[in-house]
Amino acid sequence: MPPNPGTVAPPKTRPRVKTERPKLHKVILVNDDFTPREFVVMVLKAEFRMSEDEAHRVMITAHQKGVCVVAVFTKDVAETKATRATDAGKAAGYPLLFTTEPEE
Ligand code: TYC
Repeated sequence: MPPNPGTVAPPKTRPRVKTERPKLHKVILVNDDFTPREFVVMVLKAEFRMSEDEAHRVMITAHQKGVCVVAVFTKDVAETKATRATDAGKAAGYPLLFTTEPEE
């Protein structure tokens, strides 16, 4: 006779529910010596929906420190936004660069 006739033993381990979120990716603005400040601000506002003040702060941080994290997104969104923002500079003849990297 089994220990509990007619019953099913509970599983010894709980099923591991996979709840890991996809890793977020940073969009990083890289400074250069040629792109006008106002142009950088305009791109930040257009592509990242920033206010004038926010965009100005991010631009100045990149200008002074070399780089600034703009925002974090899922990988696809980060890459699309970085490409679109970089292309906006390219289309206007500027070397403006946005890169992406995974968050730790
Ligand atoms: N350094 C540029 C200038 O002095 C402005 C600038 C800021 C360019 C940030 C790119 O990511 C950048 N005109």
